[in-house]
Amino acid sequence: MTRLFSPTILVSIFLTLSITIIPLTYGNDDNCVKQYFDQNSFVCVCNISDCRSIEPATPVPKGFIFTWESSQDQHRFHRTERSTKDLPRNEVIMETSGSSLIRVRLLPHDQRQTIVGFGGAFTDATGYNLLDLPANLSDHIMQDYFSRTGLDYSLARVPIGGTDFSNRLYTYNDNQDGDFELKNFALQPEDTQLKIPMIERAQELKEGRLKLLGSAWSPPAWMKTNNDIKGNGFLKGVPGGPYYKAWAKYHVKFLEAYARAGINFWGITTGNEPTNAIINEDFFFNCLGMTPELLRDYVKLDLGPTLRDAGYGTDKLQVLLHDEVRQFMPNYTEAVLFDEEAASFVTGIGFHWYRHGAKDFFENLERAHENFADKLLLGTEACEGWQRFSSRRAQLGNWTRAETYAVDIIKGLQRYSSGWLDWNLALNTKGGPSWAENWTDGLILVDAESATYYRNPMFYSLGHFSKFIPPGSIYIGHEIHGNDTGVLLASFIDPADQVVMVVLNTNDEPVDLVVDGFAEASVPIKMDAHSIKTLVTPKALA
Ligand SMILES: *[C@@H]1O[C@H](CO)[C@@H](O)[C@H](O)[C@H]1NC(C)=O
Ligand SMILES: *[C@@H]1O[C@H](CO)[C@@H](O)[C@H](O)[C@H]1NC(C)=O
Ligand SMILES: *[C@@H]1O[C@H](CO)[C@@H](O)[C@H](O)[C@H]1NC(C)=O
Ligand SMILES: *[C@@H]1O[C@H](CO)[C@@H](O)[C@H](O)[C@H]1NC(C)=O
Ligand SMILES: *[C@@H]1O[C@H](CO)[C@@H](O)[C@H](O)[C@H]1NC(C)=O
Ligand SMILES: CC(=O)N[C@H]1CO[C@H](CO)[C@@H](O)[C@@H]1O
Repeated sequence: MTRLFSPTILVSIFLTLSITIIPLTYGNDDNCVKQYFDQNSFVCVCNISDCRSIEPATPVPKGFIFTWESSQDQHRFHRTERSTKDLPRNEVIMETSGSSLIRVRLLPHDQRQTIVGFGGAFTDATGYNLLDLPANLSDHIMQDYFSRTGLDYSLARVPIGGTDFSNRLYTYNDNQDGDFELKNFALQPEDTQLKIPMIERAQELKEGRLKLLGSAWSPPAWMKTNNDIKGNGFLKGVPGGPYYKAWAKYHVKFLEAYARAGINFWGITTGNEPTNAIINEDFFFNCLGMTPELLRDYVKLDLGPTLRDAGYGTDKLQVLLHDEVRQFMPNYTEAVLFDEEAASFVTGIGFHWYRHGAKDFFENLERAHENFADKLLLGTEACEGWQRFSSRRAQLGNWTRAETYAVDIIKGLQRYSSGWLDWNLALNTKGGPSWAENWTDGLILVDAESATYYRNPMFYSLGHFSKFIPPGSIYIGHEIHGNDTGVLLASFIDPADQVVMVVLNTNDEPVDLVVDGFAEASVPIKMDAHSIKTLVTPKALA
């Protein structure tokens, strides 16, 4: 018998060793008042007399690793520190590596996409919910998202006009049949009351560094074949004609109106979910149908030139096409971007997380990157509980949803995506308001009656990325060996030259990893069942 120890004994030696090196906790109380509803985890509650701020992610001192953990059972951004001096010697880890260990090697020279940002959307529903709370409590929500004592979001989507998460169907030029010059274009009370003040506050918290992405859901009814904001309508006429031109101009009018209010945009998309009016019968909320070929010609003949001539060329304003589920990415990206002239007006590709059925279509991100490496890839919308006939829409404390979020974010980052946008920043506990009754779940749910809001597990899950991976961070590749079922990770070098790694364990059991190439020595990491960790350390000199 040549084997001295069975794998099980080796693993238990490893576990014992890793327990001995588990650092003293910093002693933060997770900044969370826990409350349990009928779900598999808890929410953190905020009310007027008790609302805990979240510790900022400070630069990590040389020779240290900071680890932040959230888990189904226990933690929300629980921070621990360890000194790299206390890491076990490599030989010890080698000797004690059992067969169930997952061994990871980061590849700091395999540098890929640069991060643009993470964030959510300033919908009308968000505005209503913020206004429904006492002012200092809604300001706490703004800080939870946009300050360093929160998730430090760097990107936000702003609907151009109404969406399904408005209280009425509207655009900026309703009942103006034939107003091709858009002389009667006007922002609405939703802009002045529900969006602009919130965006201004967010910019103040971010010291002007918040990037804004505009997306339109539907043109005014008079521009559409079905004379309706919802339903299966297309623009009247053909690309290059007066209706397509007016729709392009509508975007310029929007950018100019917001600029007059002091709000400037980083980019726009070519329109939210162009397939809604094509693949669904009598589609039930704000939408505009656009086939891949129509989109190509609209970008080439109308949107691109109109933006350029108004001073919004691609050097000033990002233009992301698609803004639709991953399934149809090849259709739209290839129709538009294989046309050289259309492609010259486009800087990137936005995609949504929704899917019907088991297939996730992530391979379409790789395909887009292979074909169009110079175009940015960005997740532009996601929410849980969105299925129309689902009874499981808004929920308080569902940890599984924190995991579906993290899985989707990591799979995108591993395939050249530069960031990820959540949908409504704040919803009520029913998941609205939504005139279309298309209620969904949200990271923050507001109960106006009791002047309370709840941070759902998804809030922390997205925060494990947004708070620690600032814009300008660079994704680095890795190799993973061993049984990595249910374990995903993504790593980065941030602009302060720190290495940042996010690890997710979706298994019912804890798992053990050893990571090389993160710090000067191999780093053992014990992942609790159903947990997510972000580890940060200054980059060791090569
Ligand atoms: C606020 O929450 C705290 C902690 O859950 C609770 O003790 C307190 O009664 C609440 N205050 C109000 C005004 O609801
Ligand atoms: C909100 O204001 C009230 C009254 O001034 C104050 O007692 C409370 O602590 C504040 N709450 C928060 C969350 O800032
Ligand atoms: C996308 O392309 C596939 C394969 O060519 C086709 O079957 C499908 O109808 C297209 N869908 C749309 C929305 O263009
Ligand atoms: C929690 O969310 C997941 C993912 O959406 C869902 O499958 C599950 O049914 C939800 N749990 C409950 C108790 O509704
Ligand atoms: C891999 O890990 C998963 C989850 O822990 C487990 O269910 C599965 O049996 C393991 N597979 C092998 C081949 O050990
Ligand atoms: C944002 C959202 O929830 N949208 C959904 C509303 O319902 C339709 C029909 O099921 C879905 O397709 C949308 O994605």
